[in-house]
Amino acid sequence: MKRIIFASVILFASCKKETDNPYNSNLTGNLSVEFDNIAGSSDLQLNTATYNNAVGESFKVTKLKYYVSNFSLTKADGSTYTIPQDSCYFLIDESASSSTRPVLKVPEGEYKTLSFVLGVDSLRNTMDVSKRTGVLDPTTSAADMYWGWNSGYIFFKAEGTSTAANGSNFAYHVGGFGGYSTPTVNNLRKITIDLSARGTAKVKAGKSSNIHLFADLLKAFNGTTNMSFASVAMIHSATAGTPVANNAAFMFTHDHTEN
Ligand SMILES: [Cu+2]
Repeated sequence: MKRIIFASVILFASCKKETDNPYNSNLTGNLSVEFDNIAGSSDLQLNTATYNNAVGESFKVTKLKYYVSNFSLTKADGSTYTIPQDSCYFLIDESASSSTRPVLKVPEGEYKTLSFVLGVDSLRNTMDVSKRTGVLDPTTSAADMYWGWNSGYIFFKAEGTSTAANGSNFAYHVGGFGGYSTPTVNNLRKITIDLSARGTAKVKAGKSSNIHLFADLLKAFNGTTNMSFASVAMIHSATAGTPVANNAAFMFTHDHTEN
């Protein structure tokens, strides 16, 4: 008899919990998105470590920088929250650990999908320079990530050395938002990541959640097109960068979420 009473109390308690919504969407919490740059199965190390691409060329990486922007988050019920665009441009720089974990202000809720753009959208590329501040300022933070008015921002930049490269250096600069007065190819890529298998983000006011992503540089070199430093050591135009943009769209995976 005691057992039956105990069981029904548990049943009642669990039913009640399910109907309670623990989130108040009028409140805002911190959600960081961590871009953990890796190379295959190892953490990316600038300057020191040697890696191999899919065509068997060894290389070292001296620089990895890329823009991520226009983040949005979707709940299980399909409703989406888009981060206000003005505050949603980030420059991930492997040499500056403070840059690799942007913090978003998000209404409380459980989010199962994360989307963002790899690059800087065409609208922002063509805005007056007064609207392109912080990491987008072409005279400071973006000085080495900007081609000029028509070609706009370099979205993704990887540089390093390889004995396979003629001249022993490689530089892959990928940009091209579609062009303003003269059309260019569009190398913007939208990334959508399902968090449900490895941990949804449970955002609560006063708490900090972190979506830990891996960004695998090898996948930017290897993929639909396996890049070869012997054939292409330098990329400095939108057209030449398309194969790398196509590969890089698949470099991001979700490892886990800390709630
Ligand atoms: Cu983590």
